[in-house]
Amino acid sequence: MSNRTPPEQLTDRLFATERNPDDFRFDASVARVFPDMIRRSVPGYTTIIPMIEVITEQYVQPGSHCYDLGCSLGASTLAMRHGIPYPDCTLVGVDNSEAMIERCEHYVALDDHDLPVILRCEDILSTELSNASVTTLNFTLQFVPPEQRLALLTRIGDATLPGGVLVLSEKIRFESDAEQAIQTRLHHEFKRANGYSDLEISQKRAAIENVLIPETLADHRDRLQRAGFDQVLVWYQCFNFVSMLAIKNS
Ligand code: GEK
Repeated sequence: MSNRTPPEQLTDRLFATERNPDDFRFDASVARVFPDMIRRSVPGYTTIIPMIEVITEQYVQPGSHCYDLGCSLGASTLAMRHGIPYPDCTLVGVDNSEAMIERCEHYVALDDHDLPVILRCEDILSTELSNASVTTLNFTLQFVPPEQRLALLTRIGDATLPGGVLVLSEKIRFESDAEQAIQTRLHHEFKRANGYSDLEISQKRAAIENVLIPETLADHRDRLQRAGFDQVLVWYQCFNFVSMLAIKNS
């Protein structure tokens, strides 16, 4: 397992000065600083990415398709690529942000593995899915409107082969208000420790409020089971960020 941190490391200062509270969008300004933004904002991101390679290696099946849905700059796509030992597998990264896909192409070209990567600038709600052994939604489902999440997961469940998996990483919320308050404070402390100011934290929070809708772990488990996955386990948690493994047995 090698460290494939993208070479370009521009610092995220998008919310450093006072600005109008527009909703957050995955445009060119975000794509430019994305590696720095996600590493300093999502506790555990730098652990989850290499573990996606380990999980892929365990569950990928020869001749199958692997999907990274909401691939951004391809960090999890490349982790999957390095976990796939079969040359007859097809690896697909999907994102509906043109700015992300454009930069993702660049990072894929710099990577030293030779399994082809197909990048689609498409909505994950309608992108074609079939014959899947490993699919990842690494902090993407949280941006899909809640009423459309079951349909998406059902399409993934239907496309998944027996023995196949979905890796689902999400920011979650907690049933208990007391726990919600503690975990949110710890997350904000994590961001502060990574150099974000109080202004940046509060402005980002306001911008993302209507766009990133977290749900409870119970909501996720229940919906994954309704979508056709037999087992759901949490393999990683840091504060209010978790990664689940959903397994389809048959
Ligand atoms: C990583 N997985 O580095 N269709 C396609 N793409 C979408 C959709 C949609 N409906 N909604 C959101 N996206 C990556 C990180 S970031 C997470 C994923 C974050 C895309 C959106 O354009 C963005 O690139 C990505 O999902 C979410 O492992 O920023 O916290």
